[in-house]
Amino acid sequence: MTAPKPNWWKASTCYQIWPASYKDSNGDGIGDIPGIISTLPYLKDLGIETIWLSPMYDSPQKDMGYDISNYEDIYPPYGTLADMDEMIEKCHALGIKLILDLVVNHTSDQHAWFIESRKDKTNTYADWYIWRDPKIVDGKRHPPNNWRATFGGSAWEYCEERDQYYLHLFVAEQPDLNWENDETRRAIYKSAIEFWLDKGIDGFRVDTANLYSKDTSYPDAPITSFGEPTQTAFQYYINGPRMHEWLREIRETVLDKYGDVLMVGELPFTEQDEVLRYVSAGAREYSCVFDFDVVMLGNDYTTGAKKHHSFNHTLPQFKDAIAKCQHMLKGTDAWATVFLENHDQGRSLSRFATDKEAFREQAAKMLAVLLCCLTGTLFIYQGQEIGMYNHPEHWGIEEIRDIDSLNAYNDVKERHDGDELWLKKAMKGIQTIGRDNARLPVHWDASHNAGFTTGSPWIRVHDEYEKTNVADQQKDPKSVLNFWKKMIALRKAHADLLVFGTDFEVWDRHDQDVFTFTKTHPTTGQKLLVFLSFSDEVQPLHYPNGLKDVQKELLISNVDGAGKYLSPWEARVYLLKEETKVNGA
Ligand code: TEU
Ligand code: CA
Repeated sequence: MTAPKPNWWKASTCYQIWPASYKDSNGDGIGDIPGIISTLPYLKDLGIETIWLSPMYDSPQKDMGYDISNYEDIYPPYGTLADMDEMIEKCHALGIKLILDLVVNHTSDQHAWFIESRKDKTNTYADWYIWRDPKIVDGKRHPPNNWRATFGGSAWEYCEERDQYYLHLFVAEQPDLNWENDETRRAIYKSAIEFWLDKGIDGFRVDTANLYSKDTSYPDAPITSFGEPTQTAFQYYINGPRMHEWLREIRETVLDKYGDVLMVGELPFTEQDEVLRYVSAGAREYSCVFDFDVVMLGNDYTTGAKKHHSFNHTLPQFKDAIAKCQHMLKGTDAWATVFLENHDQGRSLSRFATDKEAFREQAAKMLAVLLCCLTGTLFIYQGQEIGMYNHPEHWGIEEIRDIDSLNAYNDVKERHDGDELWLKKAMKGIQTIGRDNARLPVHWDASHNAGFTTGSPWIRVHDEYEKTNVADQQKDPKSVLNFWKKMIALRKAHADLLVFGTDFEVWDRHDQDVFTFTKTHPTTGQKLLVFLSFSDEVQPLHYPNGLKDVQKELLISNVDGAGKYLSPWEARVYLLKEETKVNGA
C-alpha cells in the first residue's frame, strides 16, 4: 500500500490579491487582471506558491465585489473572462496555484436570481432568498425580527412588490440566499463552483463560511444592547444546524470530481470544538479555516457601531490567541492557517507591532519571523511583504471608501448630533482597524501614485509610499522584502519544523515585551526556539528551562549577530542541534 499523497496546500505559501488596489494596467485608476498578470514573476521570485484572488466577479460594488451579480463573468474594470483564462494559464505555467473567493451566503440584489425573486411570491425564484412577512404591531409594519446586520441597521429590507421583507446579514444590496432550497444549492454549486473548477482553478477561499444555515424560525434575539432597535443575533445564524451536511454535500457531489481542491473557510466567532468539526481531515469539509482570534484583538464585534470601539490589546492576549490556534492541531487530524492580515483588517504592523519610523522595518521583519515559524498554511496579504502600514491619523472621513467604516462613522454622527469629539473618536477607530487600511494601493515604486496607476487612483495613496515601496526594497539586500524572501525560503527548507512542527509552547506568557516559543519536529524531536521582541527597549532573554546551554544553531535573525540581550523588535530563531528534552518551567 502506498502512503496517501500529502495535501499540496499544507506547505504552500499563499498570497492574497485584492484586485482594486493591486496594480492598474490601463490608467483608469483601478487595479485589474492584466496588472496582476504583469507581477506574477515578482510573486514567483518572492516564493509565492498559491494566489488567493479576492472577488473579481461582475458586481455593482456595494461591498467591493462581495456583492456578486454574475458568478460567471468579470467586473469589466478588472478585465474579461479571457483575462482570467490567461491568468490561470500563466499562474500554472509558473507553478503557482490559484484560488478564488467563493461568496455564496448572499448575492448582489442585481443578480438575475434576485431580480426575479423579488417580483412576486409565485415566480420560479420566489423561494431562492429568505422572505418573511412583516410583523404588524399597533397596525404598523415592522421587520420580522430584531436582528442586526453586520454593517449596521436591521438585517431585513422591505420589498413592496411582495409586501415582504428579505434577509441580508450584510448590506441591503446583499440578500441572503435560501440554502434550504435544494434547487438553489444546486444552482450555486454549478454557477459559483463548477464553472471555475472547470476552468482549472485550484480551490476557493470561502467567504462567511459558517453562515448559510439559519434558525429557520427566525426568533427575536435577546436584548444585549439596551435601548437599541436591533440586536446581535449570531447564535441564530452562525454554525447553524445544516452547515456540516451542506459542506459534505459540496465535497461529495462537486469537489471530489476535481481532486484535492483547497477550501479555506472564513470562520469567525467559532469555538475550538466547533472549528474542529469543520477542519478535521476526516470530516472532509474545509481544508483549513481562518480563525479570527488574533485579528479580533482590540475589536468589539458584539456592539453595533464597532469601529469607534477599538481598544488596545496586550501582548499576553496576542500570545494566547496564537497559542489557541496552534494547540488545536495537537493530537488531531486538523489543519490551520497562519495570517495576520487580509482585506478586512488594519495593517498588522500598526495593530500588532509598531509603525514608528525608527522601528517599523525591524518590526515588520520580526512579524515575518513569527508567521513563518507557525504551523499551518501561510497567507500573506498584498503589501505586507514590504511592511505597509495604516494610513496617517490626519486623514479625514472623505478619504474613506469602505461601507463598513462609513456606516460606523455615520452611526456615531447621528447618535451624537455630529459632536466633534465623538467624530474624532470614530475616526481614530477607523484609522486603527478600518478596512481601507488594507485597501490602499500597493506601493510599487517611488514614482507618482506609488507606481500603482498612471491615472487618478480610486482611493487615496498612502502619503509615505516613497519610504516603503517594492522597487527600492528590491535594491536593498537588507529590506523587509528581501527579508521576507529569505524567511519564506527558510520555511520551505525546514518545512518539517516550521510548517509541520508540533507541541507549540509559549515560555513567557505574562511578559508584556517578549514572546518566546518552542516547537518540535514531528518525528526527530528536534526543536525550534524563537525569541521575538515587541518592545522599543532592549530586553533580556528568557530561556526555557534547560535550553540555555544546549548546542544551537542560529537559523535566522533580523539583526546582525546575536547578543546577550534582544534589541528593540529583534527576532531570533534557533535550531537546537541535539534531541533536547524541554522540562516544564
Ligand atoms: O467578511 C465576513 C465578516 O464576518 C465581516 O464582518 C468581517 O469580519 C468584517 O468585514 C471586518 O470588518 C466577509 C468578507 O471578508 C468581507 O469583505 C465582506 O464584506 C463580507 O464577508 C460580506 O461578503
Ligand atoms: Ca485598470
